[in-house]
Amino acid sequence: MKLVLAIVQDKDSNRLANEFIEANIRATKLSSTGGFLKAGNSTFIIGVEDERVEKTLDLIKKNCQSRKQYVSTSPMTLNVSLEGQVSYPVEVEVGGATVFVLPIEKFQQY
Ligand code: 2BA
Ligand code: 2BA
Repeated sequence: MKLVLAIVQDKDSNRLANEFIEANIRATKLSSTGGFLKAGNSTFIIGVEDERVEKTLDLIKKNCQSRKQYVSTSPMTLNVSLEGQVSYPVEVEVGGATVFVLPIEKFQQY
């Protein structure tokens, strides 16, 4: 069994959750916050049998699209030595999903 951790954009999370139900893949959705944009995203925890990991990854890939977002940032953040702290928008490509697959030592439901 594997633990799939998938960080996805909020916009894709409902559709993905519904696809998991349809495919009979059990999942838990957490509300999370991206460290860089400090905006909300969703983290799925999915405990799944080894033989269904690929199906799980396929669904994530199919339902999560990358988008451009703008972040208001200051020169300090960008490591540029400019005077003052003027913020200006910088385009950032937010990926469809960031996924980790981990081994599960034990799976227990009480
Ligand atoms: P939920 O996904 O909201 O599921 C609540 C209960 O509904 C489940 O209880 C189960 O009895 C039933 N259920 C869920 N999916 C089903 C399906 N496809 N077909 C028929 N019945 C289904 P529990 O199994 O005790 O799970 C309680 C909560 O623990 C789940 O809430 C979910 O958040 C989490 N969870 C359970 N198994 C998981 C797994 N393999 N990976 C990640 N999270 C899991
Ligand atoms: P955020 O940390 O809010 O990052 C959003 C997007 O901003 C990232 O998209 C990336 O394109 C950009 N970005 C992040 N850190 C940056 C930096 N130091 N400099 C310049 N640009 C930066 P994604 O890479 O697709 O990541 C989307 C979200 O997935 C992230 O939201 C974070 O919540 C999570 N994530 C990505 N990589 C992770 C990792 N290695 N560990 C844990 N979470 C991760």
